[in-house]
Amino acid sequence: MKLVLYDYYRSSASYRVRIALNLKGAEYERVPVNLLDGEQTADAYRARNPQGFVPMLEADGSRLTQSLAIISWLDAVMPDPLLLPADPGERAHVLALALAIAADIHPLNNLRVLKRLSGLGLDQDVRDDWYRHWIREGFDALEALAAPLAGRHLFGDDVTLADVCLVPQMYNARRFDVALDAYPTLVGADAAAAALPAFAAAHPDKVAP
Ligand SMILES: N[C@@H](CCC(=O)N[C@@H](CS)C(=O)NCC(=O)O)C(=O)O
Repeated sequence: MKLVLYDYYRSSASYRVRIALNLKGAEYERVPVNLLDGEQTADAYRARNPQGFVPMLEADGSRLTQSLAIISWLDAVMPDPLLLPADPGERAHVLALALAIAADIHPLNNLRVLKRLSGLGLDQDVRDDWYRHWIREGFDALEALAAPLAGRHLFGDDVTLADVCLVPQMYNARRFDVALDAYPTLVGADAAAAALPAFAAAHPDKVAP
């Protein structure tokens, strides 16, 4: 199967998909879309993905959008390793952890939101405060949600979708100097996952801008 990933090196939603592809040992071609140059808003790209977001995965010509939908598809077609557990209760917990990041933290700090804040006249300090606020609030809840069932990884001892979402969000947190002392479970799970080759190879510093 030919896989082509449209992504941006610092996009955390793209980083999730790179990790998942690597964990599954999938071969793929990367097509960088430069978000800072606005390439995601170009007609040619919007014709492929009307939302104007990365990531987008082309699989034998089909276009898949939304990082969690792409990873769910990868789980279905390349089930080794499964990133969403088969057990319904475990699966719901892992999805809840993943969505606490992907649905409740990340969208508030997306580039288009930061640009809108800038357009409303808010200066860099205020925008940085906004960015850190939503990470801190989200991480406070995520730490409490994850801690009781965490093991080596964010849920138990196997890598799941929760780790795939956590590592890019921790990267963002560090870029914006968010203090992480209050989140021992998140810090521990991030370190364990980041040390794995599939995660390391997906890191923004390891892929071309
Ligand atoms: N819910 C989407 C979010 C995708 C998303 O927000 N992508 C960002 C980069 S991380 C983007 O393309 N932003 C472009 C923009 O804000 O203009 C997903 O999980 O794939």
